Amino acid sequence: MKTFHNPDHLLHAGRQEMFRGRMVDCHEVPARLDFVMQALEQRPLGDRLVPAVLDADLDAALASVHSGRYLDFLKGAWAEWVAMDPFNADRDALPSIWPMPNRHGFRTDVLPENFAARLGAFAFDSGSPLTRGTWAAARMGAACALAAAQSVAAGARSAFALTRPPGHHAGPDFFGGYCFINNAAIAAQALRSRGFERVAVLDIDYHHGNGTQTIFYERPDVLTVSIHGDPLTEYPFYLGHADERGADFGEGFNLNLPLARGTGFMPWIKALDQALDAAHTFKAQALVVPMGLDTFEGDPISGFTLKSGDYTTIGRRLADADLPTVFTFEGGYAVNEVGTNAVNLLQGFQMAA
Ligand code: SP5
Ligand code: ZN
Repeated sequence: MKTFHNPDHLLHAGRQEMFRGRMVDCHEVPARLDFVMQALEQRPLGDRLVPAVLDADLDAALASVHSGRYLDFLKGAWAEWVAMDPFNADRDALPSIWPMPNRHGFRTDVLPENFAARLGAFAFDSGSPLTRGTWAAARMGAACALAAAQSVAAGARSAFALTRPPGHHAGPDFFGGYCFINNAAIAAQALRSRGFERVAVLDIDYHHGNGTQTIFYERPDVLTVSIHGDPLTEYPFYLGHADERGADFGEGFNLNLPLARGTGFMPWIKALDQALDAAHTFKAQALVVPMGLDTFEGDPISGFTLKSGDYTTIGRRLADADLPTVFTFEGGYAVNEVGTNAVNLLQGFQMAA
């Protein structure tokens, strides 16, 4: 399979994230992607390419899953941040006030001029630093997802969008969870636009794919499935329960499979089989796999206990679904092992496909 990697990912390197009243070093660091590249050099799966997509196609792909208001905000965010205070050039932007539209009657139809305040209208946590290069990196990441989908639409069995920042927590008009642009949603929508009538997204990151779920929640043409730590105790906490089944025309086309913190491989792979059954029943014509490796036993912020060898089995099992498949790189914060685990999964897939 071809890997589309993001030469601009380094431009996004947050310093610190807010965690329980303290600033702690970012978990989502550039070295994560470098380790995957290294593992791919040792165990090549196919060509490693920088995405070549037309600007107009990329803009259309971005606009197909995110609002214009949000994209304009992201594009101009850094300039506005620095305009507030020249010293901000050496600080990352993090929100510290949110409109809470659901419960507090705060308005989001009129946005404040104050940029630091407006930041909160487009974010759901204070753990996702927005930096000078965030927009450039996220935009090129979306190009990786689009190029991977184009490759599969042109007949490839599979393709890998190796990019950071990750994407699956980003929604139609918000960022959070280290994610700004939803790469998996862009891939799914690109496949839809290129003749695949039903696309299944099977999210195997430790954290619920809230952004992807929200983007497709009212739609019957994209089935969203997520296997993740139970939101009762795990991030992102406010979405990802089993009773979220989709709404309106999308009712029945979202499946959440939350598992308790501490879950090991046997119950996890049973959930994967359930997810693949759902994709089969849905008659999916293509698969998008937001591939988080934070289910690993050594992950510093997560709570499942999968081992490196388990990822090979997961890859094989995904190949058994016998569908054109796009993988997007999501979480995984055991930096030294993330390359091995990612390539184990992809190699397991490729050998069985
Ligand atoms: C893509 C993805 O995996 N996003 C996950 C975002 C999780 N953000 C909250 C992390 C909480 C950090 N906990 C720090 C524990 C320090 N010991
Ligand atoms: Zn995650």
